[in-house]
Amino acid sequence: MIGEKEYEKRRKTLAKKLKKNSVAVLFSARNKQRSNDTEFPYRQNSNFYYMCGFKEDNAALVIAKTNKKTDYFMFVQKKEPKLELWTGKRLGVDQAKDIFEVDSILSIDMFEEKVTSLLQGKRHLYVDFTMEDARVEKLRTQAKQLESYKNLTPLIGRQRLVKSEAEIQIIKKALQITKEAHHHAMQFAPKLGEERALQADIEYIFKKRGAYSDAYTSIVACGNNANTLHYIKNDQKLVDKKLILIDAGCEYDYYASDITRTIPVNGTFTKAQKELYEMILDVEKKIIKMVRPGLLRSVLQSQSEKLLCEGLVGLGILRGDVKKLLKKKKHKKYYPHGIGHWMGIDVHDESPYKNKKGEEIPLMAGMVMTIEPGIYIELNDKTVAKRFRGIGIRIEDDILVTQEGFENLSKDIFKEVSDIERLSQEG
Ligand SMILES: [Mn+2]
Repeated sequence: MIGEKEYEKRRKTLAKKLKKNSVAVLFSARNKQRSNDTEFPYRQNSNFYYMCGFKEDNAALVIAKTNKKTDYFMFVQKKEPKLELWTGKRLGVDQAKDIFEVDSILSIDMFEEKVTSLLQGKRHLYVDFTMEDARVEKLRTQAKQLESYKNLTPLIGRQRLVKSEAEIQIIKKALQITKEAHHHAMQFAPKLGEERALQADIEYIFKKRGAYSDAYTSIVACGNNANTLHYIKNDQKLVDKKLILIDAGCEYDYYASDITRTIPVNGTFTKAQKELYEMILDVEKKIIKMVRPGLLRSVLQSQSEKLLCEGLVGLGILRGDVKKLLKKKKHKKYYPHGIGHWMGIDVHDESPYKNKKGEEIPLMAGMVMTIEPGIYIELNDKTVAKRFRGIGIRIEDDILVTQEGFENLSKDIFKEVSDIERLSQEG
């Protein structure tokens, strides 16, 4: 649970970064049409949520800063019982006053009038550029009379880089649920028969245990399907003696978890699968151990490339001198992606990797990132021994950077071959 005091602090931190004589506007997300008159489930805009924790649509947060002071405004929907009958209860202006520590709370109907008056005599307008929206377009037109029209996204993104204790607790809760789902998959995959049935079981546990949903579309990829990195069709049969790559994590109270495990359909790794799996697992553990404040993410990237390249040579999948292979980027064919990304309210948290000068931002205590090395060998890759073809493996954990080094937030989710095989036999 994140308290109003913390949200208030976040708004104040943001306000300090704004130029004097400016107005900053953040909107709630819009409902999105699915088709005809049905909508996708509503999810609040991440930056708006980060700044106030409000989950309703048709709302806005405004910060107005002069030379002397800063004022905070929340705009929410009025109570309208006739409409609420259809779309659900609204907090309303009066009740919002009991919750939000801002200077004034107004009906969203007042938004345009109020912002127009706040912009009088101001020089800068900040808006979240990631929102493509008629409301943003309108503000952009209004900003033409001002000195500058600026993007709020990077300012909030930098704030979101370092998580508070309360945020870390929520991520841990999300991971407890995700652990249960992955362990269930390990136990029952052989009985389920199809990728989609396994996906349904995983997401059933997410929801049953109180998660809002998946944090991203689950990948349940059997055999060669795992070699399509963003395989989300999940419509094939589970085939005996193949592996299943499961990249699935729940979103709990607006925070993501992001976990990949690769498990055998029938509960036992073949010799080739095990050789490749243990090589990648060993690299994953080594990279996690490197995590500490001050380290650059690019160092984790280059070290993961070096270790995986050595591992591929060790297994005869690549041949030649490791240094030369790395230089020619031969390993990229099998390890084409990054070692990991920031994670938080978004699974790929919208925070910068570089500072304003274009320099890489070093790891800091409180950051949460994934570590996810993987190797993908296409079924038709004739340059590789047959026994390795059609195997795609990724192992992914969620890591908190701490003062001392790191805490693997997902360390309780099984990844040792012996644990996975044992759990499967219990199914
Ligand atoms: Mn990931």
